[in-house]
Amino acid sequence: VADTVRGRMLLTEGDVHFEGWNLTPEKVRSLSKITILACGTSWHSGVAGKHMIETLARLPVEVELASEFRYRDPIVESSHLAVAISQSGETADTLAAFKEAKSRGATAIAICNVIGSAMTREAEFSVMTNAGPEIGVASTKAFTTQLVALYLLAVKLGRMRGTLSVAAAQEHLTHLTQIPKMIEDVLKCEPAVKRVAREFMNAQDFLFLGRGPMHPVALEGALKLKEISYIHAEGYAGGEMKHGPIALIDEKMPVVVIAPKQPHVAYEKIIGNIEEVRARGGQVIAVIDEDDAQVGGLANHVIRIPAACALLAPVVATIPLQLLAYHVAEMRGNDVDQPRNLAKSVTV
Ligand code: F1P
Repeated sequence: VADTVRGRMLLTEGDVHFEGWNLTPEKVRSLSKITILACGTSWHSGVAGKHMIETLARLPVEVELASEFRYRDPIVESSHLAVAISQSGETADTLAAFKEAKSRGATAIAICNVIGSAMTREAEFSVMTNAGPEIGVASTKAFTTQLVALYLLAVKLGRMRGTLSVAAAQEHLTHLTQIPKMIEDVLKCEPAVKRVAREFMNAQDFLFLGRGPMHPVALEGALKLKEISYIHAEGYAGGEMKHGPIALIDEKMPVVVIAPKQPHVAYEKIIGNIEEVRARGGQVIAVIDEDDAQVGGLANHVIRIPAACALLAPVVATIPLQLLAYHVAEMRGNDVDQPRNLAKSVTV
C-alpha cells in the first residue's frame, strides 16, 4: 500500500486526498455512470473495481473491453466518467477507447503506473499506482496496486457523493492499512502452492471459479497460468459452471475454487460447485480462509489465506494464484519473465 500511494496522496481521518485531484464535488455528484476501459489483467482489476465503486459510491459501473469499445457506437454522455486502467499507459486499444470516450464528452481519468505515459497525458487526472518497474511481461504487482488504487478511488467517490460517512470511510481505510501485513502472511502459503504446482504441472487444462469479488480473481488466475505456463486455463463465475464448462470436467481436470467467505455469496453455493466437480472426478484446489473448517474436507487440496474484508480480499486471494502460475511455469522450464509471444505493452 505504501508503495502504491507514496508521495501521491494522503490519507486523513476518513478521507483520501489525491495529488492533483480536480473533480469538483458538483461534478462528482452529477456523475451518472462510470465506464472502465482496459485490456487483459487491467480489465480484470476493473471488474473488481466495479464491486468496490458500486458498493462504496453507489454509482453504476460498466467494465468495457477497451479492445471492443470503438467497434460499436457506444453511448457516452457528459455525466459519465471514463476510467482507463493500464500498467504501461501505452496500450493502443485502451488509449483509443479512452480518446473515444473523451471525445464524446466523458470526463477522463486514468489509473496508470507510468508517469508521463500516453494515457496520463490524455487524462484530466491520473491515479499513479507507483508499483515500480514491472520486470516480467505478465502483470502481477500492477494488478494488486490497481486494486488498491480503485479501492481508494471508491472511498474518495463515496465520501464526495455522501454515500460513505467519515466513520465508514475511516473503517475502509483501516482495512487497507492491514493489507501489507496480510500480504506478508499470505506468502506463507507458498509451500502448499508448490505442492499443487508439482502435482498439476503437466495438466492440459485448468478451471478457475470464483463468485462476487472472487470472479475477477478467477479470471486473473487463469490468465496468469496461460501467460507464463502455456497451460490452457479458463476463469469463470462459479454460477456459470453449469452453463457449459461442467462438460469439460473429468478426473484429469484441476479446478481452483477461490472461496474466502464473502458477505453476498451464500456459502452453500461454493460448496455446491465443489461437490459438482468432485462428483465428476475433478480435482478441487480450494483457496479458503485460514479458519475455514467446512471446505477443507471437501477439497483435494487446500490453500489457506488470511481473511480480508470482502472488497479487498481480491488483493490477498490473487497472490497464491500468481505463485501457482510462477511455480508451474518454472517447473516446466519456461522463462517466467519473458513468456513467448507476449509483449509488455501492446502498442499496435
Ligand atoms: C495490458 C496487458 C497486460 C498483460 C500483457 C499485455 O497492459 O493485457 O495485462 O499482462 O502485458 O498487456 P496494460 O494496459 O495494463 O499496460
